[in-house]
Amino acid sequence: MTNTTRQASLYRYQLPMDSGVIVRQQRLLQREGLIIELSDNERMVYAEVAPLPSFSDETVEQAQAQLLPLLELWQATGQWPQFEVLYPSVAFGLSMAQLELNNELPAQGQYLTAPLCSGDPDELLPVFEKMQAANLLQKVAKVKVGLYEPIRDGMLVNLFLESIPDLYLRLDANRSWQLAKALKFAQYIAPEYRSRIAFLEEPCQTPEQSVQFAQQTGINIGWDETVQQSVQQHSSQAEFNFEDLCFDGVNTIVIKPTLIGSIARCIELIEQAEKNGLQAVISSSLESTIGLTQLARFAAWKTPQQVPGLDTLQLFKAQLQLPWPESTLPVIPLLQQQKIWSSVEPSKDI
Ligand code: OSB
Ligand code: MG
Repeated sequence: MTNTTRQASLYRYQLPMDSGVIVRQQRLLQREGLIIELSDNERMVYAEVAPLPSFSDETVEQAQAQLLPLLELWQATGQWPQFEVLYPSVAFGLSMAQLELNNELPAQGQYLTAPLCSGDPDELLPVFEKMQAANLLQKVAKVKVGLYEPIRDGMLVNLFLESIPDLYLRLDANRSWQLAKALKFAQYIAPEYRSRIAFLEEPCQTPEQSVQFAQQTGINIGWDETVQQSVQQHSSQAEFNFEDLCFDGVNTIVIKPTLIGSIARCIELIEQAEKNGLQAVISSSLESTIGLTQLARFAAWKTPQQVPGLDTLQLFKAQLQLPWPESTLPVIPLLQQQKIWSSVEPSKDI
């Protein structure tokens, strides 16, 4: 330990997004985030801290302010903070860096992810081809619903399920419907197709309505926003009761580590889901390829039976440092991004 030399740096990145990317009604022209670079005698590792605007409560500035003293602490002493009291994005990034330094995150990743479809019927064929090529455990795609009229969503979902007889769909309404509207959507889904909706994430504005929806329609639902909320509300109080998420008709929890917190916290959730008969799906919060690759490795390690929800690189115009398998997007080196802090004295140009 006495001979260990530790170095730490922090980068702030900006990556251009596809012009059509909208996150909660807001156009996201570029993704901003932080990359931690740590090295000890053994290895150099990276990790990502990238709060997602309008999903994370913290901003990238707040994350940066919390992170810097913790990097200094680690550099000086090798000590890690208590992750539970940090912003979720900071807890995720630091715990991931620790995992990497300890060589505890297996290298192999699950890069076959559930293709994210915009909900355009013209995408049907390309998606089908993607699925065939991907050779997934389960042929599964994800479609956003709730942005248009329920009848339009319903017909589209029917069309997908009708045309591809072994396709399973994950749907995500992001809490946009009142119960009545959600039920209207379900009306258009032929009963024999309902079991091929793997799950519908957060159909209604409240969890209670969503549970009613599942029980009245026989369509399984999944929690995403509700998981994040439950974890956050309980992080400072008594432990959170996983059973509060368990109801008939709920078969999935979605775990977005950047919004949830430390890797240990995520693993705990995965284990509790398993114990309660729910599936856990690892999903992205629009991380760069550095964070996204770690999520793919985390998914292969801890949820090997599930197809992760990581098809978000298509929303970017560039990758960061680490190329994602088969992506043709340009790869921007981390060194071209702004280095905002380093524990190492920079060499002086005279
Ligand atoms: O609504 O689940 C969402 C990404 C960023 C913010 C919110 C969401 C998403 C995704 C990721 O949908 C992809 C996936 O979960 O398959
Ligand atoms: Mg979701």
